[in-house]
Formats: sequence, structure tokens, C-alpha cells
Amino acid sequence: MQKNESSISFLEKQFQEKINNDIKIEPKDWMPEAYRNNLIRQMSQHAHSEIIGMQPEGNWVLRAPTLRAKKILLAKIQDEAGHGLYLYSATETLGIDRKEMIEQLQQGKAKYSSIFNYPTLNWADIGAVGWLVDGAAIVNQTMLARGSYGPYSRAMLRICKEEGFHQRQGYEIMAKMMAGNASQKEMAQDSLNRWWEPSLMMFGPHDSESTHSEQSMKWKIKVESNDNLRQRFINKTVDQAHHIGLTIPDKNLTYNKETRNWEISPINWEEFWNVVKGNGPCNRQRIAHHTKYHNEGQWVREAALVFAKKEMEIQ
Ligand code: FAQ
Repeated sequence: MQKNESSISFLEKQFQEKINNDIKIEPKDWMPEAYRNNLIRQMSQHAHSEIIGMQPEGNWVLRAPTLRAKKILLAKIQDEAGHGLYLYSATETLGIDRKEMIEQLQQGKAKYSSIFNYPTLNWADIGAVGWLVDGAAIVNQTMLARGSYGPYSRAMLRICKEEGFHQRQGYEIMAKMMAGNASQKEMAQDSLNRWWEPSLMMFGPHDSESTHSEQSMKWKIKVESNDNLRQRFINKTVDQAHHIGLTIPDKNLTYNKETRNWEISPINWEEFWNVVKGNGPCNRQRIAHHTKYHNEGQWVREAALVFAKKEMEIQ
């Protein structure tokens, strides 16, 4: 027993040294169970976010204002599906299978990003989602690309490149509306008013309220804190908003010349936790939709398995 404990503490020491020296952890390497479980939690939630995130955008494919806009939106949504599948595969390297992850999502045991529980009411919202939601995702994921787990950090490299295109297509929609007539400008501003605070919430609770940050940062599952990333996003986005004539919906927004940060009003954390706990405007709708189409797709999964088996028999 004692020997076992001392060999585990030796492995743990070696593991932490690798992390401190920025050596990636790979699927077959030894890792503490808590590291594995924490990664499964975060990565599977990330994958679910990409998949559930297709719903608010899918709502506008048939109503895109031009063929060009429709083609861009379709390509973007398809990319998000790819990110989800990529991330499910990366998570499977930790010893959980996709079926179990999907059950956890549908039973409410696994979370997905709070942002996808808000409705897309008009075309400007598609601009705001691309600009703000993908913009926030890039800030977060550029950090995750420096994380300690090889398959997750490498997945982030490609995902970030695609998110760059997504962010720009959203900003283009907003910029076009802001160059349009008074009612188009009003729509863009109204959309920013509704999406601004939810996009700040994507970075999670304040560092002081974050349950996982301390351990996750020690293990470099995250390499920067929730508040640091949120501030970086605010600084980038305020300037982008001003550039096209949008007003950030915060009367206390002030530029601090010493810290070079835009300072904001306190975030409505009560709303955040309410949405995270399943009581946002669209939580129930999102999971019901996912479950319905997952069940209806059962025959596709069965057919794919039979096909794969036949292919193997032929070889
Ligand atoms: N929503 O201790 P922390 C995209 C939970 S979409 C819901 O600080 P952590 C593009 C957290 O899970 C974005 N829950 O947690 C796209 C934990 O609960 P748990 C995809 C949240 O993990 C655009 C509890 O609160 N990106 O890419 C949220 O250290 C358009 C305590 O929090 C990701 O998913 C939240 N916002 O830090 C796609 C990012 N925040 O698990 C389609 C990956 C916190 O103990 C369409 N995740 N919670 O039950 C992360 O980077 C981290 O998990 C954080 C939270 C930073 C979100």
C-alpha cells in the first residue's frame, strides 16, 4: 500500500514537472484521474457548445437576406459541426465515448455555453453572434491552444483559424447594417444591446467565484484566468464597436488610461447562474431539439455501422 502511494506521488511529481516545462500530455501518458476527469468535463462541454451553438444560427439559414449571406452562414454552421466532432474525438482519447457524453448533455449532467440559450430574433443577431460570440471564443481558445493536453491544444489551432473567419463575417454584417438606413442601424444597436452582457458571461464567473480555475491553471488546462480573458475581449470589442458607430450599452463604460483597460458596470451574475442552471430563455428548447433530432438520426448511425462492418469484411 505504502509502495503504491509513493509510486503514485512519484508519477504525480513527474507529471507536474512535464507540465511546468510545457511538455504536452498525450493520451497514453500517465495522468492523475482528477486531471483526466477535469479535462473530460471541460472538453465535452466545449464540444456540446459547438453543437448546440448551431441551433440559434440554423434558425436564419432559410431567411438569410442574399444568396451570398446564406452560403456564408451555411459554411459557418458546418464548421461549428466540424469543431464539435473534432472535440468529441479529442475527448474520446481520455477514455469516454461520445454516446456517454451525449447522454450527459441530454440529461442535463453536462453543461454547454450559456450564450446559446438566448434567441436569435432577427438578421442583426446573426451579425452579433459571429462578431461577439465567435470573437469571445477566439480569445478563450487562443489561450486553450497553449494548454497542456496535446489533442485539445492541437484541435484549438485549426478551430481558431476558422473562428477568425466566423468573427469577421459577423462583423461584416454589423458594419453593413451600420452603413445602412436608420432602421438597419437601430436593429444592429438593439442586437448589440441584447448580446453584449451575455457575451461577457461566456468567460465564466469572476476568478474569485471560479471553482476550477486554481487547479486547472496549475495543470495548464487553462493558462489564463476568466477575468483576464474577459478584459482582453472587452478592450478589443469596444474599439470595434466604436469604429462602426455602435454604442456599448453600458453607461459606466470608462477608459482607464493607467491600466489601458475599458472598465464596465458589474455583470448580472444572477442572470448568468439562472441560465447555467437551465432556466434561460431557450434552455429547454435547445435540449428538446437536440434530443428529437438525435433520436430521429438513430437509423443513420445504425446504417453507418453496418456499412463500416461490410467494408471491413470486403478488405
Ligand atoms: N456557460 O470554475 P469555472 C464557439 C460553469 S462557442 C455555462 O470558472 P472553468 C463558437 C463551469 O462549467 C464557445 N457554464 O469553470 C460558436 C463550471 O461548472 P461545472 C465554446 C459555465 O471550466 C459560435 C462552473 O460554471 N467555448 O466556440 C460558463 O474553469 C457560434 C464554474 O466555472 C467553450 O466552450 C458558461 N459561460 O472555466 C459555436 C470554452 N462559464 O463544469 C457555434 C471551453 C462557467 O463544474 C455558434 N470552456 N460555467 O459544472 C472553457 O474555457 C471553460 O470551461 C470556461 C469556464 C472558461 C467556460
